[in-house]
Amino acid sequence: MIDLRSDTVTQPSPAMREAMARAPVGDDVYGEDPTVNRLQEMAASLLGKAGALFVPSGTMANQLSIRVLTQPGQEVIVESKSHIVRYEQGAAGALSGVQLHWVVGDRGIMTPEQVEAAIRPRDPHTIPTALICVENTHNSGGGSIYPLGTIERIHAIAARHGIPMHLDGARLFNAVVATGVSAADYARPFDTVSVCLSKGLGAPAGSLIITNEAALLDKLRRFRRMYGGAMRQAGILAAAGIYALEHNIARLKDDHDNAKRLARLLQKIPAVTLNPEHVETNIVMFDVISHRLPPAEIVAALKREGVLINAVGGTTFRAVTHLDVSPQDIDRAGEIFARVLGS
Ligand code: TLP
Repeated sequence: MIDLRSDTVTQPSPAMREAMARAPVGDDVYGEDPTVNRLQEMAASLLGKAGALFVPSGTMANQLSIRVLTQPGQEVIVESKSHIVRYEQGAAGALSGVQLHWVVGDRGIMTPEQVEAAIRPRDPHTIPTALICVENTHNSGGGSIYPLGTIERIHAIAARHGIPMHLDGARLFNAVVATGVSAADYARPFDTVSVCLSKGLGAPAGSLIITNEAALLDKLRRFRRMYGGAMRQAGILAAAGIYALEHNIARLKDDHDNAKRLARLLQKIPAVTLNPEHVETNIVMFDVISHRLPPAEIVAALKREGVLINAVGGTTFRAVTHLDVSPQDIDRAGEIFARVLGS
């Protein structure tokens, strides 16, 4: 089976499992897990900030960041197709009591002008804008990358209005590898940054929230406990994260090359609509319009032939490359796509 549903499906490699088995551990609620502490220090230094907190998932990293940067009854500016809007079960409303103000970006990328227009005027009638969230790379935008200049211009606007910023950097290292911009440069304008270890980096679980502010880190730690995300001998998982940061960042380029390879193969199929220039990292979004089969049946037919992908709404499908997919797998997947979608 060639599994292109997500980069979350990667299996920990034997060397990663070995690192996990050998990890010294302690009770992280007491701050005594040396491997968790080492991972947090590594992540903070990679992103050029003072501190980091290890949490179980990317969703929790986003939601804790929203929780500590807002008050109930405030508003958060966020792109309309972002993970926070689409895939977090309404957590921002349920857990932080905030309202989400959607901005419709171009492949997920908001312009500074759009963000500025979405900031509420200070007025006795309006809800205060408390936070601006950016997702880089943008998942539903097809792995699209925020230009650093756009982020910096959004930040200049946010700073003028005294509004903090959160980066959902679940796939930040994909942007780093694709552009050569450092993680620290991408992270600089943000008060909190979340990064995931269990996407393209190949760890079995875990995310980090990185911040410069000690007071925020204390609050994050308190709410992590409230949300049930404080773990004990979590060094077993953190060791996989350290291994991932040390070994699996540069190789993300292979995933980007494979995504482009897949896009070129898909583009040859008449039923497929796709712009290969939009494939910037490891996500390939494409449309299959007026096919005799509905999307769910296309997914099932591909599965019968040995390829797994996700239908993500309407006529759109998503294929994601990752470290368990080789160029040979991509070529075989290309043949299967041509056979199923050509019939
Ligand atoms: N994305 C998953 C699904 O939840 C859609 C995927 O398969 O791509 N931010 C971004 C940008 C993400 O893509 C994801 C996961 C998360 C946050 C949440 O991470 P987890 O699944 O660890 O909570």
